[in-house]
Amino acid sequence: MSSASKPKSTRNMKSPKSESTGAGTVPSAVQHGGSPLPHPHQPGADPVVVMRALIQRHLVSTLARHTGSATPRDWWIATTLAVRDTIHERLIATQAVHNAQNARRLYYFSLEYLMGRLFGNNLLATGLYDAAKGALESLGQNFEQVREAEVDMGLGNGGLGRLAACFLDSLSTLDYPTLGYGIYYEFGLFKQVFSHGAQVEHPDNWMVFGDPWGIIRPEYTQEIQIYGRVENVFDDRGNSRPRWVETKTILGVPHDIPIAGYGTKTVNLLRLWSSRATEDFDLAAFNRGGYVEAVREKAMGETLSKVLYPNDKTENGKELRLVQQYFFVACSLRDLLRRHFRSPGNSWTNFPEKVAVQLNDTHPAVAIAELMRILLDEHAMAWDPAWDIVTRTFAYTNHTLLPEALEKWSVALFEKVLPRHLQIIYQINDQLMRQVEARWPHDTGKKRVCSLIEEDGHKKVRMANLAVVGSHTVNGVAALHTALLKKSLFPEFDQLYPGKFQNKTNGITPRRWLYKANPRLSALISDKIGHDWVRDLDQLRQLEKWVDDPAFQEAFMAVKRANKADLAAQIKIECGVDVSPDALFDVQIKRLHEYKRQHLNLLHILALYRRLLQNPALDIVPRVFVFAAKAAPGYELAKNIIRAINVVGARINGDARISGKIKVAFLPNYRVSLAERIIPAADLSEQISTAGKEASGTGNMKLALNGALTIGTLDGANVEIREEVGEDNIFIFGLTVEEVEQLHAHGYNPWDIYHRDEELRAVIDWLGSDYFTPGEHGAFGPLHHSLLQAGDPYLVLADFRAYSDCQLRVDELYRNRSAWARQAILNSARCGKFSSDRTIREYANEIWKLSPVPVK
Ligand code: 26Q
Repeated sequence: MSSASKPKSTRNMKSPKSESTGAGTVPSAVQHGGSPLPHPHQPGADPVVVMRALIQRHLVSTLARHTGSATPRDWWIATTLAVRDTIHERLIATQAVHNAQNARRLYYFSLEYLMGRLFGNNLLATGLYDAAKGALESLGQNFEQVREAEVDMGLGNGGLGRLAACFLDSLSTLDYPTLGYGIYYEFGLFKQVFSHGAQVEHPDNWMVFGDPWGIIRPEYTQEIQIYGRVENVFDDRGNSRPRWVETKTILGVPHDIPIAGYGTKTVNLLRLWSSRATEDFDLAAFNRGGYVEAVREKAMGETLSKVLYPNDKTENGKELRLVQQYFFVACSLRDLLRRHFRSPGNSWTNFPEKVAVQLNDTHPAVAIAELMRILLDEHAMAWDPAWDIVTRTFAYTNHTLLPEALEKWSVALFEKVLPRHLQIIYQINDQLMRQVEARWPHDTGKKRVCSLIEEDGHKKVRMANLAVVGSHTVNGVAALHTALLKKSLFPEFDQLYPGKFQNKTNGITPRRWLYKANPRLSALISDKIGHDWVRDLDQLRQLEKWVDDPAFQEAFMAVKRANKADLAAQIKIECGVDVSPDALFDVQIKRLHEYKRQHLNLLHILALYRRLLQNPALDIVPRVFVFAAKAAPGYELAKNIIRAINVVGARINGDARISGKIKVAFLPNYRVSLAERIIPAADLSEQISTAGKEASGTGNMKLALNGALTIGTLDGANVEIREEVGEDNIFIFGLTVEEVEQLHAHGYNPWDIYHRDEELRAVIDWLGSDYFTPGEHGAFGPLHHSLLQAGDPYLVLADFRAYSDCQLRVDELYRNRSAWARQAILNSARCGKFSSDRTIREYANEIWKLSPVPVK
């Protein structure tokens, strides 16, 4: 060991470790014979030298690795543990301040958190990035390679899960006392590979090598009940009291992930539950049904938190999913109550003043019934005061209008899993029906639509209606979406509860989506306007001063080109496709869904290809069509579209006749870390959902912030992006929500358009033939069928010509480098509104009534 690798002085340094930190999944470092650990923020110390010592110590003492044989993963874990030391210190300080002030807190309830990698962000948040990089490099390690060793924490499907992760970043950065609750899924969203162009899923065993961020907290294990039946017993005053009996017991063990704010000392917690079976649970089953039954029940207790459901639209009727939701909600509420009541002055009276719970969609909405049950059955509270507490505690965010995506559980299943909760839901419904009767006397129609129970056919519990009546505030996630929520989905509730519905337009964290993901653009921006934009994204407006400055335009385009060269290299590795960084990079990255219309994009690619084949001299701007998307494993049509894009893409990429003018690259396994590579390299952002279907979108914001121009419909947050960047700096096309409604009302027939539009007809027929899958007829039958026979429910044919014409305008603008640069810069400069810091301040001020609590 060279003398430089030793910290200059460790003698006067305070240990950053605290005994209450708890044991990590990867064991925490132990103290070495009384020698205190060095501290990278110690005044006068060289942070690189101190970091190096910390990393080496963790490598040896925690991981038992020899420096010579350590792999990048070992270095990643050791460095993570070194940064974690500082984060844990701040965590303890933060919790102490919050507890001392008995601060009002936000509890965010979400079944999904799409965190991605935490290493880079936490290094930036703690100011230890350069120190860690320098330390690793001085140890002969490649910093990039070490970062790449971190597996994404992919505990979410898409937008909703990533929104939760961005919100946590903003909540800590803005010093709001917060606790995020969720599930510590052993398997996150599946890994996607392609086999002959088709999606194949593999399990995402993300924690096999340990999770150095997770701190297991066995001391806060919760015990919850499920299944069983309800018995009526009579108390000493002759009142009937329901008792939930013969339940099964499941244990929830919390794992805490620290969430460090940027440029502040606040570190909040993300508390994720993993399930365990209990011993007596095991025994009881053993006594009832014998050995096999016992083992099966034990397996159930341990299966609960195994896997994230890979659907981003409701998968109806899956018992395990309902059990997961309840497990999560019951553990979280108990933990939250424990925390509330441990402060001496606290009681039920001040509960709603200290606790705000945000429900991320209806997935945790059973919390409303669970808190009622706790108040009624465990605390013997009367209905009215209990309902008052509940409705002052919860708020609900709606993320979809699609009727098929609204969560509904069959009453029979609900009764089996949560019999007491079903009774409570019926009781809530009785009260609701009385309100509806008072407001609209003798109107059965109004009762039918408002009811928590859907009565036609098979009876179902409507979770969205439960969430609306049990919450003080309901919010949509973009202005258009909120307007439609009030007008189309819940008009009766909007009249019944005036003011309950609010808009909170989504946002994204600038720390991850610009500062970390796009270091080149960040450096260029900071060079011009300083560094404050990282915490105050509106500052980007200052860039407008240089929009017409040729030198700045060139610098901006040079950054984009360098990012594209990086992505081109990645595309070569992952897809085996050669693409030029001088081509226009046209990007559509998001879950695969019919309503998102990746097939509209595909039809346009086919049209371009056909034009080139018919006229090889056709002068078009060379383009690379970049896709990344996962389809729900059971969603056949979505998988068919993936295969179609891959197969058509392969044919185009290998066709020498078109001289490489268009290329198609479908990058496998879309995930947060891949998004971070693609977004900085995008020229054009495809946001082409059928108007009225995409609640908000957040990828649209990330791409615009990084200087991509949007081609999109007037849907979700695209409407607000247009307002911000200006209508001259965005490519809007297609039917509006009103026009979509009109078209459906007057009877839409895709065949009319098919017969009218020769080019469109040709490409659809082409796709329907076996041209792209020689010998395999009907390979794209599901897609072809949906566009024509099934009536084209998402109006792909209706919007095709407008889209295709709009793409001609894109082509034209890209030929004028300066004009394109100008618009791209304006997109970056005018996206300040879409910082999740703005969104979180709005939630805090208008829904949670929450104040920042700075940590000194
Ligand atoms: C529910 C029950 C059973 C199984 C799965 C589900 C389930 C899981 C995830 C239903 C929906 C989701 C995710 C929805 C989602 O991501 N919605 C997106 O939320 C974003 C953030 O607000 C918006 O920007 C997108 O427009 C919206 O589609």
